[in-house]
Amino acid sequence: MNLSSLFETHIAYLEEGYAEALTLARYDAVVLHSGVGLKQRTVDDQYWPLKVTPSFAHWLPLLEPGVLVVVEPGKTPSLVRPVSSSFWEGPAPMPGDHFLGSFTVVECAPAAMREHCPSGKVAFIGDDLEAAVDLGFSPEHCNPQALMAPLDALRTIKTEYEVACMTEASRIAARGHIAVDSAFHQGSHSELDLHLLYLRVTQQDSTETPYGNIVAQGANAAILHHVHYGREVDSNPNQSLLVDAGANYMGYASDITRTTVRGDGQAASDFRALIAGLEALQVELIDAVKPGLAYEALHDLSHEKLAKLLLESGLCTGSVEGLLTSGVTRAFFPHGLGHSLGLQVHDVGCRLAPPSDRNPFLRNTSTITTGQAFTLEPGCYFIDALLEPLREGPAKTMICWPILGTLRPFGGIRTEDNLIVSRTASLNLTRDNLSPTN
Ligand SMILES: [Mn+2]
Repeated sequence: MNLSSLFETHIAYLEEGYAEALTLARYDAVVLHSGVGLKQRTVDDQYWPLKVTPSFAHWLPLLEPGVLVVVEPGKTPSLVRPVSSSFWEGPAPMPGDHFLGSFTVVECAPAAMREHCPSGKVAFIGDDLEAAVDLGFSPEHCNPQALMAPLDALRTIKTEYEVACMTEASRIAARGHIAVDSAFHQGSHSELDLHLLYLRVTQQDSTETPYGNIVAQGANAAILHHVHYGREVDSNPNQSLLVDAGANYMGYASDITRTTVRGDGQAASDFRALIAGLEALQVELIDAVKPGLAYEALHDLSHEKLAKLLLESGLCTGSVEGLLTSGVTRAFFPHGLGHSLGLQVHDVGCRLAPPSDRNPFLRNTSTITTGQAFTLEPGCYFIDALLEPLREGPAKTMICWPILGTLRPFGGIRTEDNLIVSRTASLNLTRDNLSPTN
């Protein structure tokens, strides 16, 4: 993929956006620090892998600690790299060379980095506040909210370069999902085996994935963040699998979930029909995405559609209205419909206002805008902690408990795609790549 020309336009977007944000926040310049590997515990000498400061990663995909990007409107941005003399650590491999030409590159001794920070009123952005002190920054100029807010807003609109990176991140993840799906249907595996297969096929170490893979067989799919992978081979002929796993490309994330089931038993067949129903529901929601619509309205629409599906499947009885007002749909689908996506898997800038009380976990309350990237991930789970209490209240007669009992061993369903909003229709980064012929 030739990223060079796309990157030049991306940098031009950042230069313009940063100049406006700096003016708004009354700063002359900003120093972006790449970050540092944090110590895991105070009592030993193990460090977490470096997680690069997202605002730094907005400018380039370099994976090195202690590097600065200096942004001063009107000047070429500079990249200040400390020369390391460590014989314990090797440098991280360069993720490409498409970005270096856009910077004035300076290499210097760590002690000389301060000389490359501009004068005037300058902000520091980064997690390493010790480095900020060493560079001469006072705490009130570290990550100032007046600057962070417009810079976060800048990240909600993706440039063509970012769309290309996110598309590639989806392609890589799709390869892993296809391989795991195929292995699950052809043989018996433990959850750990399937997780490791995903990492091998996508060529990622577990520290490089944008988030911890969720690989859940059977009832474990009802644990929304199931990451304690079972070690036992699961040879149940009627079994479900939920995989929520992404990939990283040039710092950009994909976040994809698929649920599948094997076996011809009645319950497996019923669960398969429910997967198809949820998938159709998700596609309808994707078709409803359009600029100007509140994302939360889409979330509320997903509950209406889920109520219909629960009635059609025989899992519930009564009316759509009854299932909504009694909280039944929220017991089956407790999480938010989706979140913004980009340099972080739960990206910034789309939850500036809190959601309504009925949607406490919704991470996107923005008005849908051209250029936004977000996930759309409806679910339907059989979670005892949420459903059992309904046996005692007015919703008791709305749930068909024997059918729920036969489906409970399959845990639940989630279908998650990554979307970019364009003027005409949303661009689905996930579905085309998940076709086995791709
Ligand atoms: Mn997600």
